[in-house]
Amino acid sequence: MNKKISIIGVPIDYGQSRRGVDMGPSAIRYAGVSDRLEKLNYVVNDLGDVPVTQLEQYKKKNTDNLNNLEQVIEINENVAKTVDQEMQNDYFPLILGGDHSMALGTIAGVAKHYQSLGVIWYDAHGDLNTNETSPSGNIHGMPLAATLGIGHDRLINIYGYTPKVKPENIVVIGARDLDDGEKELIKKENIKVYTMHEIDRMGMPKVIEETISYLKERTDGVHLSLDLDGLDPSEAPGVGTPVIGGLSYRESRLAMEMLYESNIVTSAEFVEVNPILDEKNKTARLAVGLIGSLFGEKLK
Ligand code: 5AB
Ligand code: MN
Ligand code: MN
Ligand code: MN
Repeated sequence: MNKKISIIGVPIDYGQSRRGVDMGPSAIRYAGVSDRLEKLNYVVNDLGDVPVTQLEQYKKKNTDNLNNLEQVIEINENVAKTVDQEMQNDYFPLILGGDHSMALGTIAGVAKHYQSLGVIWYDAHGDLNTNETSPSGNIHGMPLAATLGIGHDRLINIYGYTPKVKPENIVVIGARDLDDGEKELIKKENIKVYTMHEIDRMGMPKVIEETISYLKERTDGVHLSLDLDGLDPSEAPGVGTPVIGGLSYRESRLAMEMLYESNIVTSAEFVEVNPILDEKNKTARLAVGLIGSLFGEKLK
């Protein structure tokens, strides 16, 4: 694994409707992410946060069923540029969020660097809505569709190109709350999805083994996009859209450890941490635990 890591915070909350997720990057830093990585002998360069204007009164509910479209676009253009730059400098981008609309920018910045980028989407949700299928108009439910080139022009064209990722290069893990339009898209594009049903039947080790060999065959880099709501809210309460019946911290750590051993992950983001909804920063601490495992922390 790349021994140089750039930490990039994205304090965005325009992609959803609950306050507090903009403080996610601070919460994860407070939980000790840099120390944890430095202990593992990484060179850690914390760039601070991508600039985000927090003018709550200017939140604009709706343009074409896309809430706060202009703010989401502007911030993500910056995210893409920063991520791209860090990759050019040969740093592993570790991006902290922030609501999941930021994946529009992270993947835009990352995908340029690969012929065939793979994406692991670890989430209770598919984030495969478009403004036409979304029940909420919240852009954090749309980034994965947009990276495929599906959805509103403005969203798919962030950083000036589309599509960013091929449907067969995506693996969704942990899904248990998919909207009808997302289910249709999954069928139509034949996207690989391990719902909780498959994970319960197969067990996490098999799911991750399959994911690794599937992605190794067809990709030259893998972006991990981990939404903390993939975990069960009893363990990770600090998220804006909790869904019961989720993954445990233990199986998630195991997943990260196996990904570390496979050496396939080339960029990662940990998103949707909302310290206002949390209990004593527990969810941020879980995020840091998962980051430790992803970067090779050993239990003995
Ligand atoms: B998250 C929902 N599908 O589109 C929608 O947290 C929820 O980034 C989206 O995964 C959740 O509004 C987005 C109902
Ligand atoms: Mn989610
Ligand atoms: Mn998500
Ligand atoms: Mn959420």
